[in-house]
Amino acid sequence: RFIEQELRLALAEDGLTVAYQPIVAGDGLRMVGAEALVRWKHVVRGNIPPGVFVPVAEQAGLMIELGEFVLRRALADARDWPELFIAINLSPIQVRDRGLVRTVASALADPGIDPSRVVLEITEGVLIDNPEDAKQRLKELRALGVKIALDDFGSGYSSLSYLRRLPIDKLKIDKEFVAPLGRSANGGVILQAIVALGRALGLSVLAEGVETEEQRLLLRLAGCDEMQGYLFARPMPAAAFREMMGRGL
Ligand code: G
Ligand code: G
Ligand code: MN
Ligand code: NA
Repeated sequence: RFIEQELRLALAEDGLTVAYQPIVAGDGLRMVGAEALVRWKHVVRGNIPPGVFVPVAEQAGLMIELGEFVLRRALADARDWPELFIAINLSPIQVRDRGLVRTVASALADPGIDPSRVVLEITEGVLIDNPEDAKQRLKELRALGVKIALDDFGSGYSSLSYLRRLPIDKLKIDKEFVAPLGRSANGGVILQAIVALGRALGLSVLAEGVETEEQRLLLRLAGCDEMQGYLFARPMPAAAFREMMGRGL
């Protein structure tokens, strides 16, 4: 397919970049980390969203290569903001790959990044094929000293039993549960229940998709550890992120 050919080319010829979105503390007042998000600006078609080309990479056997590009780029860039953690998304295909642990170790070693600053974001999709294999891989990653976050929690088919079965450190609550906050009297009940659940399991809890000041206040009251969303900042190129670091939120 056309898009597959073009993606191959983009991977080979430096056509992809990585953007960074700030992650802020539970009070919503200071930056504590950044999430790396891959970007593709096609010369003719303009920006192609990752929601479109990541699945293409997965189907075309390009995901390991794409994932390694993001890992190396993000960990190299993160050298410029040593006081923040860096969160990187992993496709289930990467988690299935036996070479992943070695790739991560090498991507950490090259720029000399402290593994405790690194959060690898996985989704429930890692459990579809071979849950035992996935669990093993996550344990090996944690043994490197990195943390594991379960992304998009509550969307799709997440089952609560995943929370006990997976070796994870952090929950990212899907924006679906943040959006209704403040819109109705009981708009926050599921969110509050997820925060309590995460707490009880000893997990750190992040709320995604924070867009309004009211949501920030309610999330702070709910006891979220971290927040992320357009209210604070949109994903931005590394240069803009460095500038923002100097300026503050
Ligand atoms: O950046 P944006 O909000 O448009 O991302 C859309 C989707 O693409 C999200 O689900 C996000 O997790 C995914 N995505 C963005 N960057 C990466 C990446 O580097 N690797 C993987 N596997 N998914 C990514
Ligand atoms: O990896 P994950 O599926 O969490 O990807 C995060 C996606 O959410 C990115 O594509 C990012 O651009 C998007 N995003 C980040 N903040 C907001 C927000 O406040 N509102 C909405 N609608 N999307 C957001
Ligand atoms: Mn993510
Ligand atoms: Na998400």
